[in-house]
Amino acid sequence: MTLIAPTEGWFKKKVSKDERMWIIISFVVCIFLFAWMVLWHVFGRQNPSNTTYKTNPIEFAQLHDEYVKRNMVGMDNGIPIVKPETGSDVILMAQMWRWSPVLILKKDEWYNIHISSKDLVHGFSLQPSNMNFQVYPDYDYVLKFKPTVAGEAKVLCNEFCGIGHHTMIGKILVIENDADLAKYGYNNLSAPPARTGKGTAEEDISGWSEEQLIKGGEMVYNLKGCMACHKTDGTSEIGPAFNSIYGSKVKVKEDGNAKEIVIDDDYITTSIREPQKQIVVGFEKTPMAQMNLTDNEIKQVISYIKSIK
Ligand code: HEC
Ligand SMILES: [Cu+2]
Repeated sequence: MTLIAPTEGWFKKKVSKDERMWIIISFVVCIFLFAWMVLWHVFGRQNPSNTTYKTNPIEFAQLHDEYVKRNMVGMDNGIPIVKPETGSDVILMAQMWRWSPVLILKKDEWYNIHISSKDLVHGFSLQPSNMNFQVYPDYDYVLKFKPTVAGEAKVLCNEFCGIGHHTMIGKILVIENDADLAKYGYNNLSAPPARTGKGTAEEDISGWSEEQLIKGGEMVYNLKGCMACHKTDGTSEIGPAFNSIYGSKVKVKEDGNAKEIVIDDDYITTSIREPQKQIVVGFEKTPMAQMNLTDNEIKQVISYIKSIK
């Protein structure tokens, strides 16, 4: 040990002028930096809002489905498109491996984007602006968001989440006015189908126009997962394709007996309510699951199936 104890009474000795100057300068710098930290938080707009709600994947998925049902204006590769009102609460859900819905936002307007995950941890990475947030299941994180640049932004997942991770690309479109939509191929967006209501079991949808029913049905088809087994381009997947089937005849097996049935409202309803009752010949291997649709949803799906040519 070479440390020598300072002489008695050193603490009370007068500090030299130079030394005192340096102490004061460093103190002022410290205070300046500290104040800047606070000011930057307030005026720098660098920090995200700290509003977070408790949720869980099931609850958030329901919130998402309801939100999309009420606000959807179209579809982009099987992902619903929503054009939220300015200043409104918006839902953005991450799941393996997609971001839903596609958002169309107005430039220079505020939105409260609620972000959460339906399964595991994902990362919200907005490109090209390079904003990054983690997306946890169980937390509904509110991102107060005002886009200041018009254009198409991609939402990438920057948290590895399995084999489809690299395909998990969402879209946020920022427009100055509706005329911009055509540039992005979104020229025939419809009015939200269910502005009149949510299309829930209790609701009266008897006043809906055929167009609203079709839009609603397309949404049920996408959101309830029908699209996983039924295509609309004529190709058979696990289940028969849906296009041009309404009104045509289909061979089914009922109680082991083959028979021909015309595809109409009743047949579609039975196919959904009791999938095992009439099995389409050629599709006996993987039976359709019980889907539990409400009467309203079935009505909309029927209109949708009727409409696909
Ligand atoms: C897991 C795969 C799967 C899912 C998901 C699924 N289906 Fe099916 N579906 C089938 C199979 C397989 C058949 C043919 C066998 C049968 O008739 O049960 C079928 C048959 C049908 C038929 C009769 C079609 C025809 O050409 O005769 C209708 C209508 C139908 N499904 C509606 C739906 C709707 C609506 C949904 C979504 C709410 C849905 N399905 C989800 C597998 C599926
Ligand atoms: Cu992910």
